[in-house]
Amino acid sequence: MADHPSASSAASSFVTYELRGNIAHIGLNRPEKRNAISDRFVETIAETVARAESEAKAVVLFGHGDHFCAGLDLAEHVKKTPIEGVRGSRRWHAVFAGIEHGTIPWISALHGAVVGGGLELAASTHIRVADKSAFFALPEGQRGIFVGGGGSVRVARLTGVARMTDMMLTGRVASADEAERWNLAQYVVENGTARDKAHQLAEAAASNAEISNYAVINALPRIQDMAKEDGLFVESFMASFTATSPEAEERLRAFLEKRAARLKAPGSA
Ligand code: 1HE
Repeated sequence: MADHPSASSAASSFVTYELRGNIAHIGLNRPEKRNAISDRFVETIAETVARAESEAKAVVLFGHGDHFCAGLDLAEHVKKTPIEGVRGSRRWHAVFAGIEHGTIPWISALHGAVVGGGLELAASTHIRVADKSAFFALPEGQRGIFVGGGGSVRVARLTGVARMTDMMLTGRVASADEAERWNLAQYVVENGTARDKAHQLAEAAASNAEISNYAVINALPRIQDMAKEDGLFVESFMASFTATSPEAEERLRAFLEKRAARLKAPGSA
């Protein structure tokens, strides 16, 4: 299986990397294999996560070609030992955790196939924007395997376990609009515009206090795993920790001194 050559300023093959202001645009770049993720591809994603963490304030993740990502590279998995399979899955977990629980927000721009491991990757980003061409599926059952990139945790938490069970047992393919209703996508936009929308959202997120973004992407999901009283307790500490930073003081003063933009109701000028 031929590797796709390195493109633009990518750290290595499979992924393009471009810094637009303080937003990193990371493109899955193996379109001839529908961006199927091989072992080496996962390592390239890991390198790119580290690079974005060191120089960007937010990331837009997208796929080159007609699809976001066709999931696991099935060709590599025809023959693997059980321990190789476990190692591979645990590596996906570690790399995707670096996205989900890093220090900067990731917005995925989805089109075409968002399936199997591609959906697991999208589920590790913080906001998902789908264009109308996007379709979502978990065909692992049809391939005789199970999710291994964190889907049983992340996808099930987004959709609820009943929908994920349906997707896995029946091979049901969800449209972009269904995906939005199922909480797999937060925005549905016209074909070809997901990346622009994701960039806008990334700029909005990047303009927040970094410590607030850190709390949102690290504390919020952990609090969901806690008992109610524990969650409320941790929330108070996060609230106090963020609010007592010098940046919060400056931002609060900016609002009170009418130097900060006011919120606008949707649809108002
Ligand atoms: C692949 C892969 C892949 C395409 N691994 N090579 N994922 C799946 O079960 C989805 C499998 N893929 C598809 O259903 C279709 O390819 C698509 C709907 C995504 C796109 O269809 P299409 O008609 O545009 O492309 P194609 O002709 O099917 O594929 C083009 C090439 O990409 C072809 O290779 P070629 O050498 O014959 O040109 C395909 O073999 C190759 N290709 N998808 C390897 N996935 C951590 S656990 C996660 C578990 C999973 O992700 S399971 C779900 C796997």
